Amino acid sequence: MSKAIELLIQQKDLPHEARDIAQKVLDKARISVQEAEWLYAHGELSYLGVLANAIKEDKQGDKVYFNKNFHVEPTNVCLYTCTFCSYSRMIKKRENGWEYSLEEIMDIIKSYDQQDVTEVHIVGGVLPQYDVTFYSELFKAIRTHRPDLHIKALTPVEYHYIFKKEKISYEQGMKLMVDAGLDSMPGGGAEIFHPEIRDQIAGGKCNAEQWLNIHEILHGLGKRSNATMLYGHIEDFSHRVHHMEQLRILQDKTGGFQTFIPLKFRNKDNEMSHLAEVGVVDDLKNYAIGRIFLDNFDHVKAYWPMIGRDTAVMSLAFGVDDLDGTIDDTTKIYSMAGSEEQSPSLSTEQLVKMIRSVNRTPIERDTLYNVVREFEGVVFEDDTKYKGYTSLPVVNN
Ligand code: V47
Ligand code: SF4
Repeated sequence: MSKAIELLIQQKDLPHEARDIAQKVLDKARISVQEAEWLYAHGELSYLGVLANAIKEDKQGDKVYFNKNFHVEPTNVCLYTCTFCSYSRMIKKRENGWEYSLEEIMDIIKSYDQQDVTEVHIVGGVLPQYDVTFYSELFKAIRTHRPDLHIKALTPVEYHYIFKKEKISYEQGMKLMVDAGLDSMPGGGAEIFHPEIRDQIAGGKCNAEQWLNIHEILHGLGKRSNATMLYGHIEDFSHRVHHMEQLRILQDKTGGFQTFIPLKFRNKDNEMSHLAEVGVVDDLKNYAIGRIFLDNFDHVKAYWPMIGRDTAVMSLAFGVDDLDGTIDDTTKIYSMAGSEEQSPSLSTEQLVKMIRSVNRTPIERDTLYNVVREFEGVVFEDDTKYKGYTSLPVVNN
């Protein structure tokens, strides 16, 4: 599979566990839970990078995908109390929150009418007025207004709540949602599946079994979904591996997951603000181990607003083949003003330059990874105007 892995295996001082795992990757064999735990505990960053990058190249070549979408959050208030989430605080001081009506949400959708976005990602807090009827009507209204827009909406957290309230089964509920226009489901709400951790952080919302079950039902209806993992808080490495194992098992069964999205815990404005955030080395190791362990996932995605742009670019050498975050060609002004990680969006040009800076090939995709646009030979007019993300000249020494 990779010359780099063959060279790695020949290193004399490589621990035997590292050699065995590298050999498995070379043979395209699956690594075990114990081996994944070993990688977290002992895997060197450069070693993990070689393995993860070889797998990524084998699956996707040098392609790096991105998708032009926009997010709609019907509300930022939530009746659950996840300790990592700033939304759960809002219910106590509702005056700072919003609770959009269907018409208000449609106004947001319509504000993107002139933009070449392919997907709307709908996710927010859980509140009683957002029920089966509300979401069915919303999906139908979006479908009617803009039939080509892919609706990627809600998570098992919302679906579990609304179906229970409606006293219908998950099967009945998901069928209703798909009939109303739901195209796919984002990966949120997964957090950490292991009850030792989930019970402490996830505020009474759907458990792991229910989360997995709703994805399985959606896959059974011929639709795709994503899977996230919230890492870097109170979990240990065994919880991360357990989480990924549940995903790998379900993916063997359905093949319905498209991409794995590790989400780094950020500690601002939530009940776990006292916890330090993990550093960039942990982020990169985590991407790499996810890529190595989840041999049945086609894609690993970095959500750049959570890790920053620089880490996102580096992640492309650690198994990541997909970048996500707001891409808005109307808000270049933020980067031009010199703002860095807090910029709310990147332009297509910036993203393409980020991907090219590490000699990867940018591909704009739709939600289902069909190619929307390739950039071969595309030179942006103002190519020199933005700082960062141009390749450095090669120095031979
Ligand atoms: O489930 C909440 C996470 C998720 C914090 O499927 C936090 O394409 C870090 O799932 N620090 C929602 N993470 C976002 C999500 C997502 C994002 C981008 C793309 C896709 C996709 C899905 O955000 C939640 C939770 O795990 N989250 N609070 C926090 N403080
Ligand atoms: Fe936040 Fe979602 Fe938990 Fe609600 S269910 S508190 S929105 S993470």
